[in-house]
Amino acid sequence: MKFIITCFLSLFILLSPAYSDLVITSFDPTVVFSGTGASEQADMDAALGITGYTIEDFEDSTLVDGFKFGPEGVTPSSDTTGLGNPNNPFTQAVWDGNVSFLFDSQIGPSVFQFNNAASVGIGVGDIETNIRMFVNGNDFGLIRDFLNYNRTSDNNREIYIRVDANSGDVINTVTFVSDLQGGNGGDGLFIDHVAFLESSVPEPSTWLGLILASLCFWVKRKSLSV
Ligand SMILES: [Ca+2]
Ligand SMILES: [Ca+2]
Ligand SMILES: [Ca+2]
Ligand SMILES: [Ca+2]
Repeated sequence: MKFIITCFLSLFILLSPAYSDLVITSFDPTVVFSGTGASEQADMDAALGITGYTIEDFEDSTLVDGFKFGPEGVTPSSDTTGLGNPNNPFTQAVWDGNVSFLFDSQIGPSVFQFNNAASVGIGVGDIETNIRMFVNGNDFGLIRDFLNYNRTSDNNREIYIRVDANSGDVINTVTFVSDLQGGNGGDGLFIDHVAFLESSVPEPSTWLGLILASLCFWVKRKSLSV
């Protein structure tokens, strides 16, 4: 019995998400963004470390496979019609193409959903209030306090945020929560150039878990057979 408990405890520890494996790197738009031309965009992607990533540019209402968006509590959607500000699309705070997507943080926490991504990036603009960012439910604090946040003018690009899952961890949700939520105001946020790279290999912890489970099973069987 003690052996089984030890096995289960080891499995639980191995499969628990490791908070410290999520690393945020953020960029000042005035440093990385120079325009929406092809070569300017290639240079920007290289500077952001997202070359080769799948990109959602929000130029239409359909989201690319592997990325969904929506208010918390509602099943995230792969189509932005009816989500965010009804006046979408907007030409402000553009990180690519001609338009960006505006959502109002007053509608509730907004969830960016990915499918076991190893790394994700989000171009953000026009944060006037305190917007807090969570990754896989872990609180990373106010976006305005992130390194390289730069509010040059109203309704403009302010920060590009990249989150990397290290040590085989994966990213499934990035959530923006307004401190004003439930209060009298909300804050419209522009997002654009959402980038992600899906994890191609099972997490090391998953492999370790499987190996440990097999080992526990094998030892248990062996001890029963004698
Ligand atoms: Ca765009
Ligand atoms: Ca699209
Ligand atoms: Ca504004
Ligand atoms: Ca705003």
